[in-house]
Amino acid sequence: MTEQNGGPKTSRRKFLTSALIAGGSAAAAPFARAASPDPAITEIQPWNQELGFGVDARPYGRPSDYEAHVVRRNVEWLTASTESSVNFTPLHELDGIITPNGLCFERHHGGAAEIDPSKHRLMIHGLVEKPLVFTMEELMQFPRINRIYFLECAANSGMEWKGAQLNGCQFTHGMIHNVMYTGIPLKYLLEQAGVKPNGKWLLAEGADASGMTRSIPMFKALDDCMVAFKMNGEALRVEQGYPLRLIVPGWEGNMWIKWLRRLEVGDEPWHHREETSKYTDLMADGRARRFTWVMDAKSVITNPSPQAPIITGPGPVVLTGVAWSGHGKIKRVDVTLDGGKNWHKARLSGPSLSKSMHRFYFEFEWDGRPLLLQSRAIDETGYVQPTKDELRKIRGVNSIYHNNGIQTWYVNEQGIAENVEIS
Ligand SMILES: Nc1nc2c(c(=O)[nH]1)N[C@H]1C(S)=C(S)[C@@H](COP(=O)(O)O)O[C@H]1N2
Ligand SMILES: [Mo]
Repeated sequence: MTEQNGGPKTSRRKFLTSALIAGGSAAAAPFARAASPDPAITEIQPWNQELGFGVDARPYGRPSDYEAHVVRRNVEWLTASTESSVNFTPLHELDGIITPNGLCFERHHGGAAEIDPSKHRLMIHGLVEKPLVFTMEELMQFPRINRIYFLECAANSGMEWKGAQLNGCQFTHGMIHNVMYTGIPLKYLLEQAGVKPNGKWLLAEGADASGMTRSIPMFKALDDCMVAFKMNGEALRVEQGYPLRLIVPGWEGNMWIKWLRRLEVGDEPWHHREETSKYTDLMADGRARRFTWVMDAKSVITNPSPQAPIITGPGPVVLTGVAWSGHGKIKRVDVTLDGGKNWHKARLSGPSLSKSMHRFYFEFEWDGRPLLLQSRAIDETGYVQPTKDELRKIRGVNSIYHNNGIQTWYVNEQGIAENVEIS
């Protein structure tokens, strides 16, 4: 019933909005069911008769075995090796705004490095008064802050440029996670090293096999960047850059260097392969967009969606999803059930924080007729999430990166959802 591997679909259907009959009304009836004989009530269950496991059984806890399907997944045909690859956050299984550590998508260029923190150092050098090297213990002596931010890979939804491809929000939108970081404002460290007046750029380098580097303009480094060592309260996961990673709020994930070991101050950007070829957007006319750092406002409905069909039939449905913007807070999210003929204001619930995921809900009474579901995010700058066709008019279809177009799910009479595009 649900597709778990995100395999390529050769012909995703295109839908004409005019051909669709509206399938729902916006007022959800309170849920109620008449009592009837139910073995879950009338029979004594095993867990009610036997002792449970003791407090020493799971020193580091894990989810219930019944949640074993809630995992990151990769798409095998997407990349040649799993060391230089990506897996995807199961967005359709999550709620609220925080991504649990074990479910944060991973993107590595040379595998996940397992670093002994006692042998890890952070060096700051280049155009500074005083080059510095820190041990992890020394970093713990700096004042620290807590911030919740999303990280989205610039390639998120990249497979969708040419048309609806992958069947599930895990695969179309799962190159994102939203985490509370504990760390040191980068400006504290740079102030201690003393950036020279001509120090306008920062090169950040990772200690993994890919030795990944990215140039970051100094204004951003001194604004809200952090050097983080904790995520959601515990040490960074190995996959997320243990013991140290750079946090670049609102900007593309590629710049968030993991296993951070070196920061070099310079007077111009370094022309690294990653920046000059891979992480630029090729436009319709063959020209490239460079320095497209900020992730524009975007949203997706996570339920219902292809991996999360409506299984309860006609009746109350809780539609939910997430929205985010690299420019600040999300001001409003609209949803439509009929492919854009009627838009409804969704209900935001949970903390509304700048450059963090926002959770939205829209409860409706489903009459069992087909639906064309879409969400549209509006951020605090007034920017409105564009349709995919609006994006293609400007950017063509040769891009991989920065696709923040509106996603459409078609839901049929059985409640099965499919990735489609409408025109
Ligand atoms: N050192 C290092 N940092 C890295 C990478 C890498 O391969 N090596 N991948 C980058 C890319 S492209 C992204 S999208 C994010 C992914 O972060 P995550 O693995 O926590 O999801 O890390 C970035 N930082
Ligand atoms: Mo990325």
